[in-house]
Amino acid sequence: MVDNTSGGTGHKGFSRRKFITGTGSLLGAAALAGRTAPAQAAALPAAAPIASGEHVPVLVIGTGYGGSVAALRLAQAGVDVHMIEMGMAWDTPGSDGKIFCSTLNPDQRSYWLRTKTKQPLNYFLGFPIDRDIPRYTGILDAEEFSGITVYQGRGVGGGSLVNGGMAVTPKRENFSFVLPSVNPDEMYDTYYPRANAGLGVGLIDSAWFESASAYQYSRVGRKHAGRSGFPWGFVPNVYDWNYMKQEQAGTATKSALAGEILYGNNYGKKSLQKTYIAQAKATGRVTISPLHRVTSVAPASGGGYTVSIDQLNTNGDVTTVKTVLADRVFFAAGSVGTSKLLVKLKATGVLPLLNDEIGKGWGDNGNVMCGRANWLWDPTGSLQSTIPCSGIDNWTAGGAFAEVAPLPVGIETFASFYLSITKNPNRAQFSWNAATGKVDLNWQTAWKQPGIDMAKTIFDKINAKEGTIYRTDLFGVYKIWGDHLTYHPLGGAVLNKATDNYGRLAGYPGLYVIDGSLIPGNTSVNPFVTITALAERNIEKIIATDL
Ligand code: FAE
Repeated sequence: MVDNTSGGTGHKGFSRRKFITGTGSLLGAAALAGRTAPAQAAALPAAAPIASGEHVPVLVIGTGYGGSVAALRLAQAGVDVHMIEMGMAWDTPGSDGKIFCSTLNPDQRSYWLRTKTKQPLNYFLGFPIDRDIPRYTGILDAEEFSGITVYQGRGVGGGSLVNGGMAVTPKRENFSFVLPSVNPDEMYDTYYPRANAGLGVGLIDSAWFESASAYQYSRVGRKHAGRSGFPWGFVPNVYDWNYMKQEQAGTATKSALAGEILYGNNYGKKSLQKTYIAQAKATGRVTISPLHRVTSVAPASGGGYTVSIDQLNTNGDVTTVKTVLADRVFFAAGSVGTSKLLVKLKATGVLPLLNDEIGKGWGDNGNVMCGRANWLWDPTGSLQSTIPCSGIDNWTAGGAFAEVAPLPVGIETFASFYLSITKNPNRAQFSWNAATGKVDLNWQTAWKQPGIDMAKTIFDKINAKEGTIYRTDLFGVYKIWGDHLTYHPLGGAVLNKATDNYGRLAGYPGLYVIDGSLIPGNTSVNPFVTITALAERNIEKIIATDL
């Protein structure tokens, strides 16, 4: 059984320097690989972008999980769909022959309209590692609110372009906490299996895992979890595991083993571009307009909705303003994107009948990060796959589920790194700020403390058992916890509150929400399988009853 007693600080008088000796001298050489000239991502092909004045049966805002499920299923039901995506298409190689740049060498393709990177892990050995980049419509948005930075994917495929691919179905016993208004039987019998199949979810070959040098960090994670009595297990992923084996064997171009993840993955990861979106396009009924951003959705006098859209260039400038008519509109702009649009449209009187739940119930999925410094005889490997494959489950006893995450800096760090998902109960609210003309989020950094305390139920104990300490050099100068960010924004248009129990927006027939904003702040594990499964459930009902 899991012992939930906290094991104290675990410092035991050991010098911090002992744990990191050997990495410092290599710092400049490898971990912070030198800046090279940014690759020029080629201009986008004109993929039949939507024209001003066009009339479409269904318009989907956003091309992440919710939007892709909606588009595919509607198209299969014979409905023509136009998807509007503010980010780029990500289908054209840059001058280096690759579509995406690597984590170790971010160039203009890395960040959404920034002149300096904003890396989630922004220090190494206590030194800041962010670097200047040309401003460009890059793939990862680090969107800053007053108390939290929310990381999101930008481009056709949404978060699937940048995420770790961890495809986790919550334990059934936790489901009533995740989505209290949804019948678990239909989810676990029908929609979770459908989502897993559609996403191409698979498990690592456990025999191969034992010998793969790129997963030494996971095996060290297993050893430490086991010695402290915590359940450790494999976690499914959408990465092509056969391709991963070839990368490790040196018979295929390295991708996960070449530091590709946060700014896109060039080969093995099955992002939505390769799964739902590919299928949707193959129906011939789905069109996508990249570099188009929806700014307004208003009831049209003759029925349907007038949708205002800004076309962007790769500097982020608006080049054309378009207006189209849509019979139905699906908000699939992600938790932040959908919430921002709906809060603005309600507050500015464009959609005044939206109810008072709009903007509420937002959570960070309890995300906190930390590193542990291991002994020199316990290396985690200089070659680390960017694709995590395992986790430590202390949800029931301590409220934390921790991914054993890579630190793929290309050198031995003697560090174990973790992204914890915790049962942090704090929820924030989006609101319209008329003075700035922007939507604010009232999350406070101090609200991460319950999540930190939950993560400590795992790592204080492991540190005590192993005689190790937390790394203090990864998020600032002597700072242990990565408590400034989330990868997993959820909520803001919560199911059965801001919408009915299938995502129909109150007050406006033909307007739907179908993304992570429906989920009230926490999924107990990584969220995209639940977002996909819920979208599968809701679109089936909507097609059956509304169309
Ligand atoms: P999302 O995928 O964010 O798609 C929304 C789309 O709408 C985006 O493409 C936007 O660019 C677009 N958009 C927004 N506003 C507009 C607008 N006004 N007009 C037009 N387009 C717009 O939404 N989850 C996991 O389950 N496993 C993981 O391993 C994992 N790792 C992650 C790692 C990172 C670095 C990040 C950032 C996220 C990670 N996630 C992971 C979270 C996951 O990607 C996220 O929950 C889903 O992508 C959310 O899906 P949605 O459909 O809600």
